[in-house]
Amino acid sequence: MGIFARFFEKVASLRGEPSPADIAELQETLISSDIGPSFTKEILEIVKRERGDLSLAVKSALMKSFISGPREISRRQPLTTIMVVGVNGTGKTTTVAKIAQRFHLSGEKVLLTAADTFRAAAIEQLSTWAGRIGVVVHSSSTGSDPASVAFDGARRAVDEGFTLHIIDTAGRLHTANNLMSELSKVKRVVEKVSQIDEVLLVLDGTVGQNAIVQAREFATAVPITGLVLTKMDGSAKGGALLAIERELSIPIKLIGMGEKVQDLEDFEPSHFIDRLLAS
Ligand SMILES: Nc1nc2c(ncn2[C@@H]2O[C@H](COP(=O)(O)OP(=O)(O)O)[C@@H](O)[C@H]2O)c(=O)[nH]1
Ligand SMILES: [Mg+2]
Repeated sequence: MGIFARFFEKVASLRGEPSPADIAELQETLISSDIGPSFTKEILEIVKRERGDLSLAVKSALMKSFISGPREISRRQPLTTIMVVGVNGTGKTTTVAKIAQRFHLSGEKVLLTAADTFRAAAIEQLSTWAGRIGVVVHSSSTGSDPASVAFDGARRAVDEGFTLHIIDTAGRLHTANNLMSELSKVKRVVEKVSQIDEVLLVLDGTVGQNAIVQAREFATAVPITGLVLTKMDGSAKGGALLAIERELSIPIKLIGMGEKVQDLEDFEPSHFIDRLLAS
């Protein structure tokens, strides 16, 4: 059942003005859907105020929470450069692989750069994906300077005629300040060679409001051009998506729907809302 179905069922059962008990029940269903406190409040205001078609009014409030404008990955000729950032474990490397596979299948020449040089396992993970998909990976040894690995990757992308270069980065949080300055250095250094067209922030869609805190922190280091919400498969917390885009005013471009390389979807607000409302 879509997370809003229970809300709409309750709304449909209301006769006349909602009582305080009705409002409390509606509030509870909204909070459990993870849409966040400010949006919960806004929807309850609509419930109290609206005398016409309530479900239409709520749907249009949902729709308005999403920013309008393009959600495709920005492209540049002859080479597009994407930097993928986010906290460890959110799904960065998996998302890099998913994007790589998508563009590889459409005939592009894809280079992946392993700029998460902190752990050997991270470099291996990206190389394994690259091997499976059939794209080239640029990497260096564990502990090398991420910015110089990214710079070399960018040079190689230009010199060898790649059309898409995706840079995977580290996301360890215990050294947050270093991480943030490292990310801005990666961007600065790569841009000596080629413009970065997208900085995609990967957020775990199941952590709810916490994702908003993470996003604000990353945005201080690099300008985020798009969000990728992962682990949206099997999550009843789809409402977080709404709260996140609303609070951050950054478009959600892609959603991760599983651990497999093909489990990547374009984000389409109207489809998403239909799914939320489905009973
Ligand atoms: N269910 C699910 N798991 C995912 C998704 N994306 C990534 N994962 C899993 O999350 C874990 C961390 O992913 P990884 O790409 O290594 O994260 P990173 O540390 O940010 O690079 C792995 O077990 C992935 O298989 C997704 O969309 N759905
Ligand atoms: Mg990783």
